[in-house]
Amino acid sequence: MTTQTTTAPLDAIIVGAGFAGLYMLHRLRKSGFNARVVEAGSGAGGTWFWNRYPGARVDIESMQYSYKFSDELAQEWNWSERYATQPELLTYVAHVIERFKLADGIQYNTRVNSAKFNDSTGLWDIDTNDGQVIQARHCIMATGCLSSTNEPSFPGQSSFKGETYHTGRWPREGVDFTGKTVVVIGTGSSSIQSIPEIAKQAKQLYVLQRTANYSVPAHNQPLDPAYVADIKANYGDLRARGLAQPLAYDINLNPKLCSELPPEEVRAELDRRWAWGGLPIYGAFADLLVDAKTNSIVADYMREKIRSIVKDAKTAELLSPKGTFGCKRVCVDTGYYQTYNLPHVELVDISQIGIEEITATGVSAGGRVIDTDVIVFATGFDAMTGSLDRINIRGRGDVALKDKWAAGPITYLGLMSAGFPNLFTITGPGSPSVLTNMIMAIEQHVDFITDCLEYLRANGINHIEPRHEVELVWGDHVQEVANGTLLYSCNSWYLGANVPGKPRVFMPYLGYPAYAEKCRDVAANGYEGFDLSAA
Ligand code: NA7
Repeated sequence: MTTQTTTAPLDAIIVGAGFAGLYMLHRLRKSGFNARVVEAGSGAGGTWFWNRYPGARVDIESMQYSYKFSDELAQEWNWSERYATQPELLTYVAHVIERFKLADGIQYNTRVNSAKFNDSTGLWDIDTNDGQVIQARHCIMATGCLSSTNEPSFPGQSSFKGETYHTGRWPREGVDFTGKTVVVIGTGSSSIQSIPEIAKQAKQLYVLQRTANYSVPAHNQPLDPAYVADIKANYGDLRARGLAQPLAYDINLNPKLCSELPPEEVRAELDRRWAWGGLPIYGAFADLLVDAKTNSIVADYMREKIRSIVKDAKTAELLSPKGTFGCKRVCVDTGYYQTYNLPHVELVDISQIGIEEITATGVSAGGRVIDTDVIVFATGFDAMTGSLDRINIRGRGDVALKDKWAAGPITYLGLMSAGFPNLFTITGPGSPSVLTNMIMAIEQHVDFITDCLEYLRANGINHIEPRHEVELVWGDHVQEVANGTLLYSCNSWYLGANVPGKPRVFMPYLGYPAYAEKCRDVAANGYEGFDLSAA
């Protein structure tokens, strides 16, 4: 394929048209920068574009999981349900594109193969699948934290004659399971959301579970207009409450320690949270993620709930997680546990004997041979670094980011990495990202980057990059914060433990408010910790 270099270099190229890329484009254009988004998909929405599996919906309440940067947008938009479905999220994305006139700045069906810093021009050369080389002063990765699928390969997999799907790459036209036998591999959030829906169609459904996960009911429902009006009248208050909490999500954080409370109050608090539903369960007690005893009280409560829902005692026992509550991201479901009471749904324990083989007609796993028409891989993502690793990113001296990060990602604030001038990662590893209401973390990063680019322009600075010693200290701090909690005690994707061979490093930063304050200080002190140069 012939390559074609764009004539005038852009001020910024933005890779990805999800929530991050769209807001980044909007901010940069408003500030007079010449920016463009390139997107591999044929449409916008990022993770919501690809995760079209049945039952896909956001697990943070939509009144909070939506942009806050424009009050007009927030006031005019009406979510129909407490937790928006994937299609409604895409409708919202389309509305945002139209409202802020972003369409002409987005180039779809364009996958970035490589992004290379050119030492002689000081620009980034972005190589795409259609043979273009786009030059830009700044390269902004808005590639998402959960967009590179984890697709383990099992012996014999290619011999399977039936249909296979990955929840994170679901076909646009949907899948009809009617009358079919279906095997679902995995019991994370994607599986927990899709299983009740797949069960409605499938003739027989087998769920292959390696590790049980905690799940809290969503209690999803249509949004009451009075409730919405009440929030909209004081939207700023809700946003401010959210931003003051560790997850940048108002979960009504209880400041009390579990150990301070009498048992009946502990129980009442958990009952209230279970009845409310969703992730606010994390806010039940201030010490939930730091005190093992508190954590085991909550875990016991969850197991009791599972037993009360699932009729078959053996299945209930298998569905009961053994590990730390909240160590892996807690799931939010609609009728997940109830689905196992259906006669055509069976949980298969593969914790001892895993998936030995996939044959032409089915799966050998857990000591069983299961014939099936369809296999659904709900095996998750190569989180946080996967989407960056897929691009050949090279900094000064042709050093590959992947090589620099071989023992784990090294960043300053999850925003930049030394040796890669003018390369920004929105919600990159080392920032709160996946441990927040993502849209709040995205907005905070986009605002930081825009302010930074304005500062560079105003001061005649062409390049910015963090100092290596500063990013090492930050990396240690990220680990130290996580180490002070129970989040290190399981094999979560936060630690990269779900992908064989990935270094065990805690990637997100826990604690949005302290992080945002740190970023404010860094900017206020002339981008302290960064080298700025006119060269
Ligand atoms: P997750 O949460 O990473 O779940 C993936 C599931 O797939 C999990 O149950 C895994 O078991 C299972 N898995 C992965 N590899 C294998 C192999 N090789 N054999 C058997 N089972 C396997 O991904 P999701 O897509 O559900 O959710 C990701 C996030 O999206 C979620 O946290 C929300 O933030 C939204 P394991 O637990 O590793 O034993």
